[in-house]
Amino acid sequence: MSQLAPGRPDQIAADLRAAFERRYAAPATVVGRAPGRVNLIGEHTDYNRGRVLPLALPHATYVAAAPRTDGRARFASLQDDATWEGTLAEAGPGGPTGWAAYAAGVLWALGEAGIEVPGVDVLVDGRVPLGAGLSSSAALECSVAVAVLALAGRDLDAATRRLAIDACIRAETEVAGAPTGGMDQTVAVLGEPGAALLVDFDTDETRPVPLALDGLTLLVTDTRVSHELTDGGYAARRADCEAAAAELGVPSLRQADLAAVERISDERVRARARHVVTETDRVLPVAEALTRGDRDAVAELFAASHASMRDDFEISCDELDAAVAVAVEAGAVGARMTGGGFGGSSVALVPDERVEAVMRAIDTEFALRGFAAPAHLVAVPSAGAGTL
Ligand code: GAF
Repeated sequence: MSQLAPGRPDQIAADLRAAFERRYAAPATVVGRAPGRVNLIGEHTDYNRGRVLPLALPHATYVAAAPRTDGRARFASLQDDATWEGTLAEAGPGGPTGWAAYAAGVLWALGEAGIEVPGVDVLVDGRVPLGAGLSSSAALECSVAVAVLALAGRDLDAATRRLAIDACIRAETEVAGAPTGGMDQTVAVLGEPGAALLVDFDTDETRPVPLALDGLTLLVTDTRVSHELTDGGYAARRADCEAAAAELGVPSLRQADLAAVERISDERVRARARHVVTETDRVLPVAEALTRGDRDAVAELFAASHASMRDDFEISCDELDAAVAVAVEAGAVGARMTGGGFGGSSVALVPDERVEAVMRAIDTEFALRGFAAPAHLVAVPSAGAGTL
């Protein structure tokens, strides 16, 4: 049974500073850190101006950075041999590709927002599992953002955090080309220990929701079915949602009601819209149930959410369905797939004493069905981005 530990931030930062100095022959000035996330409810609702309820993981991406004076930037990673080097102007759309688009793209987006740096060297250590639907991309963007903002002399006050979120969203959508909705960057910057973050994308209001997790563990299972948000499935879902809103004559599906959705002419578009409307309606009840520790309500709402993603939004897969079903059979209170879908992770609310049994049952089922061995991690609600 493999369980992924987040590592100790101070140790990771010290090791990264040493690696930075070996690579660039000069000390790092700052280490930025930003977490991955797991979403508890509200999937594919962010770009429909709906609600979401993610939390920041203890698993994070770290970047060591130092300023340069020649207008150039260099990016390297401990996880990937690919590097990127160029001028700040070259870091924008059409410039960096691969992982560097998410990292260097933030420099360009910060520049567009008026944050100028005279150049920078960056070394990345990503501790959020890649392709697991746990938002390693936003963790990378936001860790670069907080490091660069520190180099620019900016305190991470509320206005600067908002600026960082917006810049990271621009890097992801305009430089990396992933048409995502903003949930991941928002929680990577605004996450709080002990709480999930309720975000309303209609009003842009955010509110921490303290979780009553006494005796309960949030267990995340990475199915090892790797997902990519740039590969077309995500964009196709988004296009269906826009088609639904257009047919209904509303600016977004947030303004749609279920009775009208059921009259949409195309069966697929109707099902997509049904998921979005019912999923947004589940967010506040889940927030309330997790605040009061109401296990029955969580069980029912998680089950309805998973079924909606499997049947109406069609973003689940055999491995996710198995992880969810087996978790519940083995004693989880409730379980659902989480994140963008097409692979990635499930999240289960599990009584502490059943955690080992749930992990073992999922591992056994995956082995029996010839699936890749899954990886588990415990989602302790943690702090958003900052510097070390
Ligand atoms: C991905 C996207 F990046 C988010 O914006 C969100 O749409 C999520 O999938 C699905 O809820 O993580």
